[in-house]
Amino acid sequence: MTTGLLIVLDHVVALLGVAAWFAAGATLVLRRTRLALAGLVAAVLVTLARVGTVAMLAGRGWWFVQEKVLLGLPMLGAAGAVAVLLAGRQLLTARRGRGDGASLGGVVSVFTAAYAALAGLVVTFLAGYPLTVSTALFTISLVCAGALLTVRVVAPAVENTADVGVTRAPEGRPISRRRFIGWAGGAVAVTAAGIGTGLSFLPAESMTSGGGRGRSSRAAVSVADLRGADSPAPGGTVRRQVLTAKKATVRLPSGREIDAWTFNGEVPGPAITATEGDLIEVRLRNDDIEDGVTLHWHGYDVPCGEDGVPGLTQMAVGPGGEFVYRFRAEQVGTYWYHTHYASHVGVHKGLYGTLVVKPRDGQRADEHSAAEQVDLTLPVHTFNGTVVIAGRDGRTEHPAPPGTSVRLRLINTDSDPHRIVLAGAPFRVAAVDGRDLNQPGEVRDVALHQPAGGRYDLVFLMPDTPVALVVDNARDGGVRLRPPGGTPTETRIEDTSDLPELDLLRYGAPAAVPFAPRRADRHFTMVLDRGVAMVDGRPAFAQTVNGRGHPSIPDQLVAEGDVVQFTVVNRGLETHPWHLHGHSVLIVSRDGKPSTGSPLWVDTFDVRPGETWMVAFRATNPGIWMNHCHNLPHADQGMMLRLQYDGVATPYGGSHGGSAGHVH
Ligand SMILES: [Cu+2]
Repeated sequence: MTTGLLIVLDHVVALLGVAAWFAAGATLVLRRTRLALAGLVAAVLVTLARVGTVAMLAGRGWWFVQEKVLLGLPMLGAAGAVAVLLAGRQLLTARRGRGDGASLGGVVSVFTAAYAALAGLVVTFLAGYPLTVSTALFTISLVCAGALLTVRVVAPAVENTADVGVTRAPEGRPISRRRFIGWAGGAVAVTAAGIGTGLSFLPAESMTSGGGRGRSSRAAVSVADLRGADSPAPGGTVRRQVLTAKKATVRLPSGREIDAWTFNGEVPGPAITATEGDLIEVRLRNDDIEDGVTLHWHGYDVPCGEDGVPGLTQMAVGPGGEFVYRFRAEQVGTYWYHTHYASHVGVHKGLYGTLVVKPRDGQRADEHSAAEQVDLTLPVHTFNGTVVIAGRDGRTEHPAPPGTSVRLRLINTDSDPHRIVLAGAPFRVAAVDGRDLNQPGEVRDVALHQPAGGRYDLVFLMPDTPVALVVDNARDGGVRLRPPGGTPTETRIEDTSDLPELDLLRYGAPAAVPFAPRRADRHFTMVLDRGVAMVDGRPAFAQTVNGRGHPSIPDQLVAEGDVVQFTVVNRGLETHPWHLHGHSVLIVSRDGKPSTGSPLWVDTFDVRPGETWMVAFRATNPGIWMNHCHNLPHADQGMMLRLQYDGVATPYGGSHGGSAGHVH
């Protein structure tokens, strides 16, 4: 069973447990002795099953169970044991015809077990990992308070009837004992809540060094000074482009109109192309996007000052403003650019475009993309449910004579993953996220899972029959390549939803990598989940990293030259495409199983529910870099932090301006 399914199963069993304990309590109050006994037995059995699911989950990683093992189960175990002792005994006696099984102690202890079960589940959903002492104390306090309240509410009902006699104490005693329990319980509840509140106000650490050296007193370099080269490499040229952000109504080929935010009135924005060694110079202007815009070069390891993060590497460009980006095209491959200001809105509305860099020297060019006779750049974007590929909705057709070599550069510019199928020809995945794979083998009848922000270059030889690119099994849409003279009706696409998914961790051949990824100088763990946390100064049901939301997640400190490992764990039920700016990372393992195919260098990797990924990189690009989920609404809801090089500072405020009104 996958860990994701196990997480769901554990939630279901936990919920059943809550229901069973409450049912046992309710039937007990109603004096339905047989039902109450059945409810109690069910509650105990489900609780034991829960111990089983938690134990199985623990086998997948401590992150998945910490709060259950340290708080939820002990609390439930203690309350449940008392409930069995008090209520269970009485119910058995009642079955033998003496009394109705309902005593104050029995009822209260069963309800307390129900509260404990519920509280454990609530802690899992609202707080998660890591469990703090403050959360634990709050929870215990609430369960105590619930028990006391139950005494008040239930006592009259239980004691007004004549035949509660089996456990009834002599006249006078229940009152004073109850009063004592009330005082003691109240004291525990109030003390725990008080300490919990106090602890929650302790200042949180603002930086974590991942086991490496702490911050040095080295004089700070400003990110404003970490800018790109201002001339091309020998033999290169300058590629100039002006991108003006503005609102526009864009008419798609189908006739459908979308109210978009555009660069130069186009969606996607103008395609930027260059040859290795060229200087890319892009002048960003803003006509009428009130919140402001920037340009982020997704997957392109530009110097930090060109990275386009408002409030961190520059200020956002407001209406009438401008910013010039300059950097050398040193990486070959398929990339894209997009605004990084309130990007969950801006990118979605259309502020994105493609960046493709082709190799320069002849020999490499021969074996690389320059050799392809058909070379299509295909950004996939969804506008209000309409899939738009390279600016066209519906189905697009391209002629391709048989024998032509074809390269399709697929770019996922959405916030959700896409499922890509190439039907009609065997193909190779030549590159992932712009980086060539080593000896990628030919595959067919497989589906590719493409993370948000990710790129796949598919190459193949055109057969003498049509080839179809199918996105998310939408067989009427997508892209068709057709030998000249072929008719559109020739392309019959089968249902692709059953095709197995190509596992890129086992694709291609191993090769040497420039550092030992398992011998790291620093190691950071990021546990992704949902929970209640502060986001931009406001409490929210956030997308969290280690239980916190932006900007309260501690910065990760690295020093230039360090080998850095990330362990990224997804405890939640949503997929998180993890994206580090300024570096590509090498996939080391997924769920503990090492990557055995071609070295896989990516800038975005999908951590699906229950998955644990380990990646590594060498810190060779000084700066302060965003490290975030590329499901952009998730990032906006808190799931972003910063990776900071020792000795680098920012003059722009320091906190990524994501929410409207943050930076102008
Ligand atoms: Cu996410």
